Amino acid sequence: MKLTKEQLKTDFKKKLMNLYAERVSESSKLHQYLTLGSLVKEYASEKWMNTNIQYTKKHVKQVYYFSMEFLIGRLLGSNLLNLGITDLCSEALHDFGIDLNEIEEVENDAGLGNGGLGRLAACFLDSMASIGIPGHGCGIRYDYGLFEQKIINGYQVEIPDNWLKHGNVWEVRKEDKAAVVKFGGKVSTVFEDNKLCFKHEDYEAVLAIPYDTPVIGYENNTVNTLRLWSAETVDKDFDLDSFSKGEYTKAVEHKYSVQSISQVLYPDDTRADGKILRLKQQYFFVSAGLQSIIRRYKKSNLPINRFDEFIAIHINDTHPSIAVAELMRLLVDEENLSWDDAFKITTNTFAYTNHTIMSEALEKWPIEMFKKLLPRIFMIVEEIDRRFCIEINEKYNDPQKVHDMAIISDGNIKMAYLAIVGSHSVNGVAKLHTEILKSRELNNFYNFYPYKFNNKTNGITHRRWLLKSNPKLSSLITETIGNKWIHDPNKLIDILAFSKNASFQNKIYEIKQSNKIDFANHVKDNYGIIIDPNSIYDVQVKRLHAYKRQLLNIFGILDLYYRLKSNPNLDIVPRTFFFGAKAAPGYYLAKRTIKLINTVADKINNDSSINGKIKIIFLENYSVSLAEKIIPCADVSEQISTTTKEASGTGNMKFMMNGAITVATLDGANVEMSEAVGENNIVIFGMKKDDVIDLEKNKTYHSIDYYNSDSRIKFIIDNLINGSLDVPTSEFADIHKYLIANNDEYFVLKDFDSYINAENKIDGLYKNRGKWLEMSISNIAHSGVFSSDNTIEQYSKEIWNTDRITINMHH
Ligand code: 26W
Repeated sequence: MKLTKEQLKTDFKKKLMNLYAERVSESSKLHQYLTLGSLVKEYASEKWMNTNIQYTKKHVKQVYYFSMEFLIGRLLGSNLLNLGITDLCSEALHDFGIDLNEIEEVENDAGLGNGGLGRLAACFLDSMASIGIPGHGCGIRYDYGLFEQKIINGYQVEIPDNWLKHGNVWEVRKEDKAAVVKFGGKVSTVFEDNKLCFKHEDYEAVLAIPYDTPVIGYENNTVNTLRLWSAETVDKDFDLDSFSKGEYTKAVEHKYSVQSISQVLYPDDTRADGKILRLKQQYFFVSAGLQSIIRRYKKSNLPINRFDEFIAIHINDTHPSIAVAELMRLLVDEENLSWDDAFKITTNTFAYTNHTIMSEALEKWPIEMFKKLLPRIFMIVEEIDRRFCIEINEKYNDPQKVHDMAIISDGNIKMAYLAIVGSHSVNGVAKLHTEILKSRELNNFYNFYPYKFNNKTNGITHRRWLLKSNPKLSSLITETIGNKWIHDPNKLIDILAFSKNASFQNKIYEIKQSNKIDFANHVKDNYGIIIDPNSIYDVQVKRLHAYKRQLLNIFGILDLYYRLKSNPNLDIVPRTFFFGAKAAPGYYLAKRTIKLINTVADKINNDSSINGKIKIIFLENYSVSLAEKIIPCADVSEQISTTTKEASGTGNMKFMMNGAITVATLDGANVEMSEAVGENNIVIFGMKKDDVIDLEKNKTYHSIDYYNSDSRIKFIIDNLINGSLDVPTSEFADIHKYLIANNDEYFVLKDFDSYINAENKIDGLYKNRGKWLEMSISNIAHSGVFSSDNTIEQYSKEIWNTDRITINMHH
């Protein structure tokens, strides 16, 4: 039955009464949100159940996306959108005097991820459901997501992200589907039933409880599942052993030690620091996830040796790669398969994606730690490694090769190598990134297993990042070319025919202005700073990292500022620079960079001599929901990483889709964006891939030469430590040292001149409104290929071998 506005109003009133015994007129926004949320979940429930029934009945191949992070953000708006009831709901609430937008703002972001990797996982879930792939997420239900960032006196302060404080309307706790995960203990071998068996004793048992969240496809009756695991003690509140001995402190401590496994997301991206709790987290969700997959599979009565025909499991970076050994354990120890049969099934089941070439990020675990925590798993890794080393030796007869490629070497277990050996597919996340993996980082493995390597360029869901976040632009596109682009984002190309059309250009301009005004109001309300909607909005929002070069951006701004000071009549379009970035709590240089941005912002925003021609806003607590606000109003997108360092980037695609012009190095997916839109519609600058590789190899870069030969650079660098930024001279001494004494690892000074030219070019282009809008429209038109629907279709065809399923209701 089709939902009507009247029905929805009746349902809403009834739900509000049942949950809170309240009438609409006396209910708070929080209760209105919680009421609407649980109603929406109810509307999805029948589709959810029905989807599961049909998947099971048809024995369709299922994909499980294993990821330590799912950065899904808010769900109310996207669920309404995908169910096709946004307008209906907005009108129904309007009748009650409630503004749907305000209700959406009540929801806490599910910030269960650090950045690109976690957000990609969320976009993939949305695309799998929307194009009809039977694909589910598997991860950890952290009690606390990525920390909330406050800026106090210019410094970052981290606050725990208590996202569950009002409960979570989207999840369903499934105690009856719990699994037991075992840590520590001893393994002995016994001879039973004519075969060698492994007996695991004295282990610590942890209960994994799944919480399921529906993943609703776009208007297609498909609802997949995101299953997140939470850790509890087997005996609920106390360790019964200690309890019965009267050792209450110990009994309670055990509870906290178990619960700590799913307590909090590690806030480090790209720095693997080998903490035992993180290894526990990884094995915890991987073991629970695999157990539940096997349990479900066995219910279908299919034989275990055909597991890989019906199940594909994706390993999102190395974090879940221990799954290779855990599936071997389950198949060999519990299902009694031979090693060879089990290994064939295992490699056919798994596929692995690499998300970074930064060497600090390569996960490795000290043997001793690993062995103690996971004794049986260690034995299995050793055996996989032993057999693999034999193969390497047979092929090369070279001990050095064996050493370089071994999974276990130099006292460590190399998780990327385990993932590669245990998978049938290894992919990078943009063409350039995959090429670098093949020719450099993973070259040995590429030579050994060339057939495993492939590229899958990242994508973003156009539903959240255009349809939902930029409703005005979406409506204009639909008015102009019809609504086919919503189901097939490649059709966005049809607006290219209007790129020179003055009336269409004008509408694009008006929409951008309207979005900019909305955001100027947001800035006024939250920061008390007045910004000019006629200025260029120039935006860099992403995690703070040396390689992403927020420093280059701030130096570019300082240079412009100094030019304005010496020539107040300099003819530039006023610019507002936005930064948003969280620094890992232990990343010193990143934190100093935040302080530098805020210091420069204070200085420039309060200098009346430049007539407000430049403003800098540091947006506190950058998150998915903030991204949805800032991206639709950006004129300029800053994608300025040191070439070769950014595996792909995905923010770059979101800005493109919303009509921003990109200032970019030819790094990651910027390369493919530039190819798609044409080099006249993007502003490229900086070193090329081979320049970077040569300088790194030959060690011929000396940042001091750039300091000495460019007076602009010298002036900026000197001013960091001479008090002219109105802070103590020691404040940025370490940034100075990093750039000069320590030789500027990411070539900020080398790319400076080229970057300044790029920024000047932006100013010139913006002055020609017609030209600018033509470029902007071209970017929107060519952005459809970067929809994650395309990416997922490629994963499905080329890696998972899964079919698209149409779900029919009432069957
Ligand atoms: C172990 C610490 C750690 C944690 C997270 C190491 C590495 C990571 C991630 C792999 C970092 C990450 O998010 N990488 C980003 O992945 C995006 C999605 O593929 C890419 O678009 C980004 O370029 C890449 O930096």
